[in-house]
Amino acid sequence: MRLIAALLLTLVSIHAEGIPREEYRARRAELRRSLDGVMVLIGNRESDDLRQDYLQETNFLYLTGWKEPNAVLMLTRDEEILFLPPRDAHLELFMGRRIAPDDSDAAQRIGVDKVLSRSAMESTFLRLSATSEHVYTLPGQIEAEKLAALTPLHERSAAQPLISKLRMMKSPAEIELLTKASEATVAAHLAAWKMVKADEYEYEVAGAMMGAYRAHGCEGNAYSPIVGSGPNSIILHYSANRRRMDSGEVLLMDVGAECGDYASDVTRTVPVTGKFTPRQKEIYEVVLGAQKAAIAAIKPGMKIRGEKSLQQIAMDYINSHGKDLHGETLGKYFIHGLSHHVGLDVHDPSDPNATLKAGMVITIEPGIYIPEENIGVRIEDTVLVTENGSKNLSGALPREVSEIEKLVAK
Ligand SMILES: [Mn+2]
Repeated sequence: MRLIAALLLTLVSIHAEGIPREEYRARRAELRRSLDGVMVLIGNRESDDLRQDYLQETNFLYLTGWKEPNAVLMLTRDEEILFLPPRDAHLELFMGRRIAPDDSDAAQRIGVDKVLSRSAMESTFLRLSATSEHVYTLPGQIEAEKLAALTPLHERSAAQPLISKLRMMKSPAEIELLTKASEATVAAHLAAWKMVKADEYEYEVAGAMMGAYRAHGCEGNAYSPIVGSGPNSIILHYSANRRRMDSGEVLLMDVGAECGDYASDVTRTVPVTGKFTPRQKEIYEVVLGAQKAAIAAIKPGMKIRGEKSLQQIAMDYINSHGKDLHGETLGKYFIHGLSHHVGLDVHDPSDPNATLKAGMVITIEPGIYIPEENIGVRIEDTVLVTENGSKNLSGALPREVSEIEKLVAK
C-alpha cells in the first residue's frame, strides 16, 4: 500500500512539475493535421561559450520536450521522425550518457513515433517530400535550407505561423508552470525590496532576486535581470546592473523567473530610500493608472495593438494625465509596446493580428521614461486571459505607492 501511495505521489508530482509527454505528442498531432508537406525543424547546437548553458530552440522544445543538442525533427501529416547524432563515446566522457539513435528504446523513451540517425536525414527528407509540394522551415535555419534545396521545385512555407498559433493558447499544464514562475517572481521582488538601500550595487539586488526564485523551485532567469537605478531606469534593456544606487532615485526592476522552462515577466519601480519624491510619485501614478485601465479592458476579442486596442487605452490614459517639465503630454515618453505573449519564451511568438482568447498569457507593461528628469517608471504584470476578463498571475505583488513605501527598507 505504502509503495503504491509513494508511486502515486511521484506521478502526481511529475504532472505538477512539467509538461506531460502525451501533451508534446498532442501538440505535434495538432500541428501535423495542419500540414500539407514536410516541416523541418532544427534543434540548437551546443554553444562553445562556457558562460551559456545549453538552450534548446523553443519551437523545437515546445513540440518535443527534447533538450539535447543537434537534433532535427521532420513532421508530415502521416509521420514524425526525430533525428539524433550517433553515439560519441569520447563526448559522453565529458557530457554524460545520451540517448542515441541505435538505442532500441530511443523512440519510446523520448515519446516520438520514430528516431533515426542524422545520417538518414537526406534520404528520409527526399522520401517524405516526394508525396507533397510544400516544405515548411523556420527563418535562419541553414540546415533546413540545405535540405529544402534538394527539392528546388517545392513551394517554401513558413513554419512559424502554424506553430505560433498553437503556442499562443496555453494548456492547463502550461498555465500551472506560468503561475508557478509568476509566484516565484513575486517572492523575488518582495525579497529585493527588503534590501534596497542607497550605496548598494544594482547587481546585489539582482543576485538576491535570482537566489529567491531558485529557492522557490524555479531553475533560473527567464531573461537577463534588468535592475536600473536613477539614470539607468530610463534605459529599456539595461542589464549591466553595475551602478551604485543613490538616495532620491527610483530603482526599476524588470526581473522574471523561469520555471519548468516557462517564463514570467514582472517589473516594479520603487524609491531607493523607501519614499518617492512628489514628482516621482506623480509619474508613477500615471503609469499605474494606465496599467489598471489596460488590465480592466482585457477580455476575449480584444486586441493588443491597433485601433481600440489595449495599447491605445494605455496611451490615451498617459496622454490625458500629467505633463512633462514643458507642459506637454506624456505619451511621447511611452516608447515601447504595452504587451507581448509569455510562454516558453519571455517574448513568446504570436500572430500580431490575433485577438485575445481565454488561455492566452500576456504582459501589461506601460512605462514612462523622461531622460531630462532621470525618471523611468515601468509597471509590468503577467496576466492570463480568462472567459470573462483576466487573472493577474503576478497580482500578489503590490503596486500602490503606499504599499511599496511600506515594504521598501528605509
Ligand atoms: Mn515584458
